[in-house]
Formats: sequence, C-alpha cells, structure tokens
Amino acid sequence: MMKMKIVSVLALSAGLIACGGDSSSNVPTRDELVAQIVESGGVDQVVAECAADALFSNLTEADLTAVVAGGDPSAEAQTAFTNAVLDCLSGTTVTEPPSSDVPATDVPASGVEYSQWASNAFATSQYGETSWSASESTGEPNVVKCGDNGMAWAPMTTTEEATLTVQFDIPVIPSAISVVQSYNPGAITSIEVVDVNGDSTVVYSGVPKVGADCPATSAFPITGVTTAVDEVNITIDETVLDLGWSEVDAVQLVGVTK
Ligand SMILES: [Ca+2]
Repeated sequence: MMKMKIVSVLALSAGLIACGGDSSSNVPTRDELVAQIVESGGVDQVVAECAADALFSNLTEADLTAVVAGGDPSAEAQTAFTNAVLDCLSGTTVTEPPSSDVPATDVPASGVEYSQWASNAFATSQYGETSWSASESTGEPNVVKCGDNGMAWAPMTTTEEATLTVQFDIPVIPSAISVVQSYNPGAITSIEVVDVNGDSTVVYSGVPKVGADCPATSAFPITGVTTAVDEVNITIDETVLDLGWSEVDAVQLVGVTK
C-alpha cells in the first residue's frame, strides 16, 4: 500500500471521528469507524481495521482539532499513523514504504538490456473471465505441458481471429518479443509494438504454420524501432490451420532501457 493512500485514510478517519465528536455520545466506536472507513475510503476491511486501531492509538486531541479546522494532523502523527498501519498490515515496522508500484530495486538503470514478462493484458476475445482470460498470458510461463490449459490465454472460440494486447512495466527500445504458446502453436499472423507515445509499428506478419514444438517459445527479432515501447499486440488466426484453440501462456519483451 502506498504511503499517500494511508495518509488519505488518516485524514478521512480523523474527519469521521471529528464529525461524530460534537458530543461525546456521538464518537463512533471502533466497529462503526471501521465500517465508515470501508464505505468512504474505498479500502478493504483489513486495512480499515488497521487504520481505526492506528487512529485511536496515534492521534491526539490537538491533531483532531487541526483536522476539524480544515488542516492536517501533525507530521509526527501522520508518520506514527502510517507506520502503525503498515506494521499492522505486514507484521513488521516499515519505515520506507515503496513510492511506486515497481520496487526501487527492480528498476533497471538506463541503457541496459532488460527482459521482462508482461504485467497486464487484455484481448479482443477471451474464453473466460479468469481461466483462459488475457490475464493468464502475464507473468512467467506456468503451463508446463502442451495442452488446453486455463493458465494460458485462449480466444472465445476455435474459429476466429483475435488480438491479445500485453503491457510491460518498463519501456524499452525493443530488440525481441518472445511468445510462449502452450496449445496449437503457430497461429500468429501479426505482432505490433506500441511505443510510449501510442504509435504502433508492425514488427512481424506471416502466415500461420504448424509449430514443431509444444509448448513453443517463438522469438521475433525487432529492428528499427527507436522509441521505447511498453505494449505489444499479438494477433492469431485460428481459421487457417483449423487445429482448435491456439493458446498463449506468456509474453516476454527484450530491449534496452531508456
Ligand atoms: Ca500463463
């Protein structure tokens, strides 16, 4: 959880207490406060319980008064509250919460070759909302044996052309795309990279042909793309080979960081 989110929950929680605090009988109980934080703060029950406990143990009357007056709780109270919530959530005291979704240690230096698996995906068609969904093509390959497997993306039907769009955390000047196909490989007809400005370039187009291996990892070299890309569109056409479902387990982007 990001620190700013916790601070916003702090402001919300303090406000809820302050609003109910016109007379002592209106001060919400812990359970009432938890329910209000869930409802107003868009956070889940566990976070709300941690926030409520942290609030009661870390905010002073002066902090509440400051919040009622439209100000912020003291920096000390914010830090104490944030650490108490993080401590509650993780069981350990965290003094330096991550400042972005990508941990600092995982961000590569610029100018180095970097390989990464897709972190997000969607498709023009998918067989399921969970199993066989586009999301099943993210992360490292996890289908160990050739076959129809819900841990890979499959289109809705066995008789269509469909495009899988995969996205990556770190934009790179691309040198290759590897597509891991776990069932009926060979149906790829087009691969397109999309750069950080939204401009797309077709880097492969071809006619489907039956793959020799399954699962198959097909590497498609890329040359001539000079703007960093973070998205790839992979189009398959099942109608040419007519083998049934063609499934994609994972997609890897290789390139040089900016
Ligand atoms: Ca997979």
